[in-house]
Order: sequence, then C-alpha cells, then structure tokens
Amino acid sequence: MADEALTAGAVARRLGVAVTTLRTWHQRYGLGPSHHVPGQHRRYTAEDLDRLQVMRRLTAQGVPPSEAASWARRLSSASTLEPLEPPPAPKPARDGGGNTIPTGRAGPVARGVARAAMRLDAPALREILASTVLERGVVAAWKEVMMPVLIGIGERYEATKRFIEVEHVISRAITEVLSSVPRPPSSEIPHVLLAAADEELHTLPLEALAAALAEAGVPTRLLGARMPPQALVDAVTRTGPDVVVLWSQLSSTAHVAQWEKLLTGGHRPPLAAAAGPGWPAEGLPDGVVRLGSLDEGVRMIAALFESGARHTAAS
Ligand code: B12
Repeated sequence: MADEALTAGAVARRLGVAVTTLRTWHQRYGLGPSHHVPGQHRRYTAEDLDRLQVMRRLTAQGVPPSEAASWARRLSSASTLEPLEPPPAPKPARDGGGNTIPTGRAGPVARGVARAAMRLDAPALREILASTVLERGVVAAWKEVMMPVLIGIGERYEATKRFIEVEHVISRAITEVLSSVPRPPSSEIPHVLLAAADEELHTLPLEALAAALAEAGVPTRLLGARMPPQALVDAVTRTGPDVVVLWSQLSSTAHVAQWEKLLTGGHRPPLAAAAGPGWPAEGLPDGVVRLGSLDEGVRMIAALFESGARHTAAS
C-alpha cells in the first residue's frame, strides 16, 4: 500500500469533499492519514480511505459529523455497514438563514441531500438519490426528498439571490437519477407525450412523471424544455399520442394559445393535460384537464393504459 498511499488532495477529489473538510475530520475526529515516511507528508492508506468514505456517506445522509466519525472509526470498510444497526437519527437541520437549505418536515434523507447539494457534492447526491429511488420508488422519492429540497433551494434563492450553482447541481443529479430508472422495452411504442411549454426551462416534474410512469410500465416520449408551439403540433401530428402533458412552471410561459393550436392541429389527443403552477386557474380550453400532483398524473395516465383501455380512450 505504501506506494499507493494517497495525498490529501487525491483523497479529497475521490470523496468529492474539500481538503479543508479532510483536515477538520482529521483534527476533530481523528480520521487522519496513517501512513508515515520520515521527512514526508503523511499519506492516506486504503483503510483510511474506507473510513472516510463511511464518514462522507453518513454525513451526506444527515448524520451529525461526531456520530458519523464514531461509526467510521468502528468500521474498517464501507461494505461492513449493511449488517450493523443503522446509525442514530440525526437532529433536525436549522431552518433559518445561513448556508442551509430549508427542508421543513422532510426527513433525514432530504436533509442529507440538502447538505450534499450545498457542498456541490454531485457524487454523493447521485448516490443518495439513486438509493432512495430504489428503496422507495420514484413517486415517494420525488415527494419526500427531491421536491422538498427543490422547494427549499427555491426559497433560499428567493431570499438571497444566491446558490444558483447549488440549484444546478441538484437539478442535474435529479435528472441523471430519474433518467436511469429502467424504461419499458423499446419495442413498446409510447402513447404519452410530455413537453414543457414554450420558453419553459423547468422540466424536472416531467422527468419525474416519465420515470414514475416507466415504473408503472407505461412508456413515454419526453420532449423536454421550451417546446415551440408549432414543433409541439408537428410532434403530436406525427406520433398521434393518446396523452399529451404540457408543463408550465411560470405564468409567463403559460400561454393558452399553445393549447388552442395543439387541439386544432392534425391530431387531438384523447387526454390533454395541463400541469404545473404556471397555468391559470380559469380559461383553459374545454377538454383540457388539470394535473395537480405526480401521484394524480401517474394514476390518471396509468389507468388509461390498463387492460387495453388505451384503444377505447383513443377511439
Ligand atoms: C430547479 C429550478 C430551476 C432550474 C430548472 C432545471 C430543470 N431541468 O427543470 C433552472 C436553473 C433551469 C431554473 C431556471 C429559472 N428559474 Co427556477 N426553479 C427551480 C426550482 C428550484 C425547482 C423547480 C421544480 O422542479 N419545481 C417542481 C416542484 C418541486 O415544485 P412546485 O412546482 O412548487 O410543486 C407544486 C406543484 O407543481 C405540484 N407538483 C410537484 N411535482 C409535480 C409533478 C407533476 C407531474 C404534477 C402534475 C404536479 C407536481 O406539487 C407542488 C405543490 O402544489 C424552483 C423552486 C420551486 N419551488 O419550484 C425554482 C423557481 C420555479 N424558479 C424561478 C425562477 C425565477 C427561475 C428563472 C426565471 C431564474 C432566472 N432569473 O433565470 C429561470 C426561468 C427560466 C425559464 N424561462 O423557465 C422561481 C419562479 C418564481 C415565479 N413563480 O415566478 C422559483 C419558484 C424559485 C424562486 N423561489 O424564486 N429554475
């Protein structure tokens, strides 16, 4: 191991934490480098790295550093974590100002995600979010973890006009995790088309809907951000979907004319759904239904495709 022993910088990069964090963990909690050659800086061994990986994982999940460190010291490798009892529940995070994302009543995983996001710790974010989706499923992972953190970062941004970099890192991690949820076989043609309104950049709720429907066995075609109205009509005409969901987060992108153009284009989908807080309470064209939540969207759309009902809906 001596030759492979790592410098603090190399360990920091592997873990996705700052070198100063490593120093703190060394000074406060004794999780330092143990390999020493006289006259040289100390180096981290593989065992040191294992301990630090446990430390990083637990702190990212919201466990206070002192408790995480005592777990890390007890464990010689992260893989031995599984058979042991889970670490103690963390204390609630501060909701006030400073460098925290408020997550309200959301649980420790949301707080861990918020902390990792604040640290711009993309690998930890992906790891925690992916395991949450695996354990709880897409709808619960979205509602219990992703949504509270996104709403919290929105509040923090509104109050400070800062932390756009945090918003981008968390958005990217959510996109990556949701898009890695296995899709139905590619032989199944999607009859659900999901798009964001013209000039609308917010797409994460649609990505959650696509992933949740995939879990329910329903394939989708996700067109993504800022769909020009004519391009949307062209896509609908060419693919003839049974369901079109148009997301608007901002009232500035919620032009009702997009719906009128779509509904009078070449193909009128049996289910046309307006989703997102941007759409006005009144004044959507007749026949356009509203989706208020991810659960509702999944229930309504999945029901259409149960036991061949789609063809009835389409006729
Ligand atoms: C991530 C994010 C971004 C990312 C989006 C990345 C992506 N790929 O989607 C980026 C960086 C691109 C972005 C850009 C901007 N953003 Co932004 N963004 C957000 C953030 C943090 C999360 C957005 C999100 O996914 N919301 C979805 C969920 C988490 O929140 P929600 O909509 O409130 O959820 C409710 C419903 O929608 C429903 N619901 C939730 N999920 C689902 C799912 C389905 C399927 C359904 C049907 C319903 C549903 O349930 C909730 C309760 O009712 C929000 C904060 C927030 N509170 O939303 C700001 C926020 C929406 N952004 C905001 C702003 C101002 C902008 C910018 C204008 C900033 C700028 N100056 O450039 C641009 C807009 C550009 C554009 N033209 O679209 C403001 C909007 C304020 C307003 N109401 O006008 C917000 C609220 C932040 C804030 N507090 O200031 N943003």
